[in-house]
Amino acid sequence: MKKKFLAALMCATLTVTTLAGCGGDSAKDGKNDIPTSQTGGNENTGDDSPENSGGSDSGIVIGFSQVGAESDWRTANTESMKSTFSEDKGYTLKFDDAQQKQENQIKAIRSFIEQDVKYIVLAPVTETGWDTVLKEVKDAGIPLIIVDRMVEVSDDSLYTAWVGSNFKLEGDKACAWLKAYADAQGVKELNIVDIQGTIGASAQIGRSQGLEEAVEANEGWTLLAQQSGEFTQAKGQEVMESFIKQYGDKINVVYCENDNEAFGAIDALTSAGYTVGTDLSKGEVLVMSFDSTNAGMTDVLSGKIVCNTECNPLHGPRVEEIIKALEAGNEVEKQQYVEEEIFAAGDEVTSITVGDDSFDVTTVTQEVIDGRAY
Ligand code: GZL
Repeated sequence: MKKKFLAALMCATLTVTTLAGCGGDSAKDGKNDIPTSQTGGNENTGDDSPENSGGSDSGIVIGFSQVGAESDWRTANTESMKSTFSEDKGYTLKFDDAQQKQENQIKAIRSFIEQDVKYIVLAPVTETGWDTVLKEVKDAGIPLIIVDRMVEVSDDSLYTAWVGSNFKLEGDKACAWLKAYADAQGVKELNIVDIQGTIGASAQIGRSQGLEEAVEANEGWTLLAQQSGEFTQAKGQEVMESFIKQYGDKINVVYCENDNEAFGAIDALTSAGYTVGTDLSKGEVLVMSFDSTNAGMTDVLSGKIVCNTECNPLHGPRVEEIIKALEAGNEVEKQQYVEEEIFAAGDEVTSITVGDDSFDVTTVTQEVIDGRAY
């Protein structure tokens, strides 16, 4: 059940806490300005222990196993965690970038146990394969907070709390928007390709499922192909180039499961001479995306991305709320979902309905972009 009040409260806290802490260049231009240690070789010390955000351990020591640095979303998520759990706020953050490999996350978690950290935060790359190492964490008596994607475990006492997004709802919202938009344009036949995220990641599972169910439910919709773009721009471009070779101008909708895949898909389509835009009736190709990062929203403003469903990465303050509650000896919610918006290039669709819930659709302007915390 969604904890609306709590999520709203956290979002409010979040806005105050992280406005100063946002930033970070877009992976779109290949830069990523968050220094990271990577399992299997710390940039600074050469050993494979996770990096400290500062000198010796002081205050509350937290081990954070991060998926990687694959996307703008991930950069914003890392920045949120690092700016929240800083030394001047009484924390030592031991950060590890697993380069999108589960074995590196397992290694980092075991290193955190050896270092006897007070809390472990895990952003799991995929949902399965965690039972053994999470049992080691539980046996060590270290509270574990799961952030962003979900873990599928035989016993949910293996983690203390989870905070993240409802990815199936994100997919449902995006497809409800697409249905309303296509109807508004009088277009019934949609031939869709799906550039999926990392296979087995909750975000991929939910967003893909949302699309698959919508294709099933809507006459005239065809899902031509699905392939993982691994949430990266380079792989997204490669997959789009392959889809163009196979389906060419049959494609009129590209469903990208994150912004960086969308950037790659747009490059591939444009290079192949296709018009990426917002008007199906003129034969333009619609590119849809998820995350609503700054670079993604800029592409919505220019009409390159027609609809962007938010996935809020600013989990630092939400995790801090959980840790503060645990420090105070209070109970914490087992699962907390984050409230998220949906954005579009135009105003043809101003609201959508998913099940019993309706959601406003925000038309992107520069002012909307400037007012966002990431
Ligand atoms: C979603 C997150 C996904 C983003 C991608 O919560 O796990 O991983 O959508 C990121 O951009 O790589």
